[in-house]
Amino acid sequence: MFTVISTARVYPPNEETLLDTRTVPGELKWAASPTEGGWEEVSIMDEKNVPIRTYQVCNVMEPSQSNWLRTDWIPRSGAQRIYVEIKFTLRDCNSLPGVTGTCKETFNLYYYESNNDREHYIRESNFLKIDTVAADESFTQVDIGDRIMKLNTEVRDVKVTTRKGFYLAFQDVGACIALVSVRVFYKTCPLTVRNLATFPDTNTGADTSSLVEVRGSCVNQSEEREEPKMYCGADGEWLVPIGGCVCNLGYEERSGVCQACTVGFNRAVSTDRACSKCPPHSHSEKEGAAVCDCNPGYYRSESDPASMPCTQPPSAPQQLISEVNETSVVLEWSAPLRLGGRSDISYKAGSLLCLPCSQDVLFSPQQSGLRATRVCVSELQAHTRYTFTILARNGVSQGHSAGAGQSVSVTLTTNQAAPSPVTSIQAGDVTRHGVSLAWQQPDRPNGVILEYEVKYYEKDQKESSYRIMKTASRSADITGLSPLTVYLYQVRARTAAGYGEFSGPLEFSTNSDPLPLIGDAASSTLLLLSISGGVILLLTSTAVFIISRRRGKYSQAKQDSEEEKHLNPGVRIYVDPFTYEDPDQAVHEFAKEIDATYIHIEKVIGIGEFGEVCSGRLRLQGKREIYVAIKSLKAAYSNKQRQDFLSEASIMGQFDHPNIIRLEGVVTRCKPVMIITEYMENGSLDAFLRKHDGHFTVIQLVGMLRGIASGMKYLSDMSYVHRDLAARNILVNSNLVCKVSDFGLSRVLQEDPENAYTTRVTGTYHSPGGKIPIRWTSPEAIAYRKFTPSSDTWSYGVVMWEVMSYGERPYWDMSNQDVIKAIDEGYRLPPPMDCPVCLHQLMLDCWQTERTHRPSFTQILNMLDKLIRNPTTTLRRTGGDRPVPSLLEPVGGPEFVSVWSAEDCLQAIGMGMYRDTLTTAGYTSPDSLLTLTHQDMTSIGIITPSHQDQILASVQQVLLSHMQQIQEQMPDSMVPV
Ligand code: ACK
Repeated sequence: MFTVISTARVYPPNEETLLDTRTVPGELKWAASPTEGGWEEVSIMDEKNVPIRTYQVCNVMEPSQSNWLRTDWIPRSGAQRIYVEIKFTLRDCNSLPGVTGTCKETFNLYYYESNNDREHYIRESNFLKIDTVAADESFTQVDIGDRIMKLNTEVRDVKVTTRKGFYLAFQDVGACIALVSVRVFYKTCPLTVRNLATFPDTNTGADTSSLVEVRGSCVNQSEEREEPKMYCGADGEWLVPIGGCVCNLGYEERSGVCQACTVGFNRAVSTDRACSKCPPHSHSEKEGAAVCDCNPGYYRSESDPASMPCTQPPSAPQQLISEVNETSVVLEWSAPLRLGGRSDISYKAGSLLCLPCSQDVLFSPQQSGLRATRVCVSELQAHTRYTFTILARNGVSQGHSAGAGQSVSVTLTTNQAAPSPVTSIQAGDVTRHGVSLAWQQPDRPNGVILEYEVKYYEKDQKESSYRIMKTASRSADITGLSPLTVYLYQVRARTAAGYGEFSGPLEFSTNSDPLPLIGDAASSTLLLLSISGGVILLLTSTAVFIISRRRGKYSQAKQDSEEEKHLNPGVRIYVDPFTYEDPDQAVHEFAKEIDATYIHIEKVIGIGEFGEVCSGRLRLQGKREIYVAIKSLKAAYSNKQRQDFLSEASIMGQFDHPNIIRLEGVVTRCKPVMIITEYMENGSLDAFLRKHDGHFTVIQLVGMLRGIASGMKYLSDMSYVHRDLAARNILVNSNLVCKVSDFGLSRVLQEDPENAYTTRVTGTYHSPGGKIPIRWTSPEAIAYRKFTPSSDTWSYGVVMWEVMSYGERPYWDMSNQDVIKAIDEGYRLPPPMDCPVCLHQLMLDCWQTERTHRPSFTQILNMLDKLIRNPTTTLRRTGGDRPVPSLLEPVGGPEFVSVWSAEDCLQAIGMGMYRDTLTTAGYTSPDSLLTLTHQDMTSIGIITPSHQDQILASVQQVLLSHMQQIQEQMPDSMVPV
């Protein structure tokens, strides 16, 4: 018997024992070979008196020992490497006498892998050697019997991976050994929790260096943050933990496990380690709350973190104000009183009750999600009532809106705005020099349309030079066009808010006809050609009648000019060039820029306000050369002078009338700056009359006055007030047509030989700005610069007096002060010599102190027309000293029509074949032929275009030459004196 010291059975936690001889109850009964004389099983008692089994052998005296001892089958239980711990005692050969050569101090350890747990016999050669085991230096002392022995402990390990189990074998080769215990075990990495992941008990790998990768699983109420992994090392240690788990929301980590948050707490964010108290205005009623619920009346938006306090929608915006700018509105407001505990306030601009709100309405910067307390709404309909609503919203408004409580409204009406483009233009009557256009109101007038502007230009010239005509009606008669030329026409409308866009161009060609269209100037020519009464006057009045039929102008004798403005198509409204920010823009809007190389200056004809006035020739590309007057701007000019100088062109360029001086264009792009107008061969009217004192008939003089009145009516219809109407500002051409000129706004004349203008007058007539032509100016214009069409009427009365007196200076050599005084006292100029009473009466009417009592130019024109039509009765009585001229005696008169019939006329022009056609259609008199139009002829069956043109052109020509023949046949008494 021997006692084993320290045999307590406490295994390290990472070792799983497969066999421990000490714990095996009863005998081991391992297979020994040889069965006799080799290994022997010997039971002994350990220190706790527990029996243990040992195997002993001690054949030290005999040579060639090979004693085998084989264990029973040991299941490997998944182990891949097993450890064999052998505790043994070994006799020192030296301590044994007479054993030299045969005594050994080692034994061999073998193993054999097998699935068979009951192998009877295993060939020794089938065992694989694990190691030769020798006694170690380290040992414990053991009492064996009466001897104290050293107890060696040796551990060997081997890979066992091929079978379900194995056998171990001990080979004694001649030693004296006692196997006190054999323990077979394998190593595991024991179950562990690391980073909230559980790693199971894991067998180590097959090799000493192998690491077994193990995936952990998250502990209860946790989830993977990153795949939890560890490696099980060969010695049963866990190595290199990677990843791990985090507690589910509502739970927090305590002592390596996830535990629920208590009531009133939550854990809503996985990055938070611990549970935290519910944020303001929220609560949790159960343990394990991830999110605290909002208290009633409080909300959380989808994007609100659960850690944020619960909040409320905002109250309504405050102090909404609107500023309307045409069709745009700027809405501004203040932030709501209560923001609901949030900072993400935004506003939505809506158009509640806004029936006309179309999709075209633009909100800037946007309609909803407005951060600033301002929005601009544009593209609204003009002159329309809108109600706008501003709604305050924040992150919790959705679905929790308190409705009207969060919005504020304003109702407003938009202003007038520029109209939308005119879309439909149609051409009506087309003649050689003109076309009548008509169009519809724009789809969106955006207010009251004040006027239309017709822009037209020759197609070939594109827009490089165009002309503008303005009209208050939806039609316009364009005149002064070149025959057989293709023009493009565009129309745009204007409201108080400005111009709309031009329409697309309408293309139309004028007709061909060798004769110019008879206009007012032509009618004046006719007047001047007609030296005596009835016959010619009838023709003249016929011509006037034709004009009124064709143009629709001057037809309503007693109409007020204001009325006419709306009734008469083609009436344009004057635009003050000084309303343009850039005066050059105005010039180029109304005046054509002429290349200076097209102008040939011939001689200086006078000195104007800004420099020399020359005559010369102008040849525009593709046009006939014409005579022109050239006003130039003197070399050293100020900017202001240039503007003033060119303002005349800007004004003149807006007019298109036979009795208004026609602007050909301007030269502004090189020096000298020039204004080019038509050339008026006879210069200014006052000088012309003085030069031809007494040379004209009353009818001729009235014809001149009629032309001036016609021009003035045109100007007043356009709302243009001339302010300086005087015979010196009327120009006369070779046909004795009078045309109104001098549209310069500046009246500063340096050297006025006749002292027509004054800046300072005494008493109440002091004029604060500019010089006033006192003798021609109405009292109210002198006194307080009240310039109106009626003040022009006053001046016209003075011009009448100048004309009838052949250029006499009004009020002769009276001083300006005396003139003012005399007028104030009711004195008026007497009738000039030979002036018919009715004309002087007309002058007196023009000089009515009360300006509203003065006749309009329409009335003046009608009156003059009446005088011309009935000269015998109206112009007979004179107020002057001269006897009534015999030329006023009637000659022939009504017989004119009968002596020369429509038939004669048609024969004369070679169109006799249409006699019956025309007579049947009611064209029986020559004057009725004058009213024919292309359309008329087409409608009655004269469809050949060349015949239509022939009739239109030649009827007038033939009638004119017939009239001249009559004139030549007149007695001497009918010739002007
Ligand atoms: O009386 P007049 O010959 O006619 O002298 C003046 C001078 O220039 C200074 O104004 C004459 N004048 C002005 N414009 C024209 C024109 N378009 N045609 C002919 N002469 C003109 C004016």
